[in-house]
Amino acid sequence: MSLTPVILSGSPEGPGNDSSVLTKTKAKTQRPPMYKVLLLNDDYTPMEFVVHVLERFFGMSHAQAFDIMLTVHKKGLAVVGVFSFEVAETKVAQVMDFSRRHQHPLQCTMEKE
Ligand code: TYC
Repeated sequence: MSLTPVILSGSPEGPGNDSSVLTKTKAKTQRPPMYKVLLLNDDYTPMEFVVHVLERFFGMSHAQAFDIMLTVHKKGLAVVGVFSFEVAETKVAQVMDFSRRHQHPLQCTMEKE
C-alpha cells in the first residue's frame, strides 16, 4: 500500500487568509501489474494450428481465434490476452511447449502493460 499526500483546503484563519496548508496521508490500494501475451507471426506454422492454440489456451471461439490468427499473419503480432504475471507466464510456457512438441516454430511472449 502506498501513502499519497492529500492537500486539505482552508486554514484555521478562514477562507482567503491561508497561512498554512494541512496535509494528511491517504491509503491507496495498488493494482497488480498486468502483462500482455503476444503471439508472433512466422512463415511455417500452419494457420489451423494457430487457431487451435488460441481456442485451446485462450478460450476463444473458432471465429474469434480465426480473426486473431489472421491479424497476426497480416500485422506480424497481436495481443491475445492480458493477465497477471503468473497466468501470463503459464500461457506463454503452454503455447511454447505445445508448439515445440508439434515441431512448429510458433513464438509467444509477454510484456508488461
Ligand atoms: N504465417 C503463417 C502461415 O502463413 C500463419 C501464422 C499465423 C503463423 C499466426 C504464426 O502466430 C502465427 N502459415
